[in-house]
Amino acid sequence: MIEAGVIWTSAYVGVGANLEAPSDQVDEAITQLRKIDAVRVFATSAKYRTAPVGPGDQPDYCNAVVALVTTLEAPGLLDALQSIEQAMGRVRDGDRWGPRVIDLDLLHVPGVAMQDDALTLPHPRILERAFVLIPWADVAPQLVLHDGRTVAWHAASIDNTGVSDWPVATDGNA
Ligand code: A4P
Ligand code: MG
Repeated sequence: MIEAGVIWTSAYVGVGANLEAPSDQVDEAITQLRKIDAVRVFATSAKYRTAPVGPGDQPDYCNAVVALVTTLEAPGLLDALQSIEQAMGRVRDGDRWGPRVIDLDLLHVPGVAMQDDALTLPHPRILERAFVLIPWADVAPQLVLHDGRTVAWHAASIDNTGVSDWPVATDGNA
């Protein structure tokens, strides 16, 4: 139940995985997000198969974007995302942009711009990444970003090479 007097703000989270049944990992991360008392997930994108950005010798990713409202401030929400990553067995081995069982990025919190050691908002690479913009346009096409353009505009303008629908499950495993 959403109580009167408590302030809920929207936020957008990018979900990515490319190890150990990536589509299942994305589903599990969204399930875990729904379990947080201070979070209400209100929309989830389709899942997409995306070619890896960064080191090329790694599997394709499954990517999705979640729209939510939360009573947490941005740093608290990032802590919650990192707790889910840890609980799901994410190992940070220092290999930037390397393969991972789950990655939860805080893409954007409307009205919040900040940069410190732990958190940069908006996420600095969102406008360059088809694997973020295309699923994001599923859940928030009319959202206006910091450059004054909408998510839908960016999703339609970016090179979408390497991004396709995640295959529909035929054996229960996709
Ligand atoms: N951090 C700062 N701002 C944020 C934010 N807005 N959201 C800090 C999340 N984290 C933020 O992140 C490194 C540090 O960034 C954290 O300690 C956090 O405090 P990380 O998740 O440990 O490492 P990372 O994900 O390898 O690094 P980075 O630079 O965040 O990478 P990205 O930008 O997340 O890219 N290709 C495809 N196709 N699909 C993908 O999902 N993902 C990446 C990772 C690379 N290539 C990909 C994909
Ligand atoms: Mg990350």
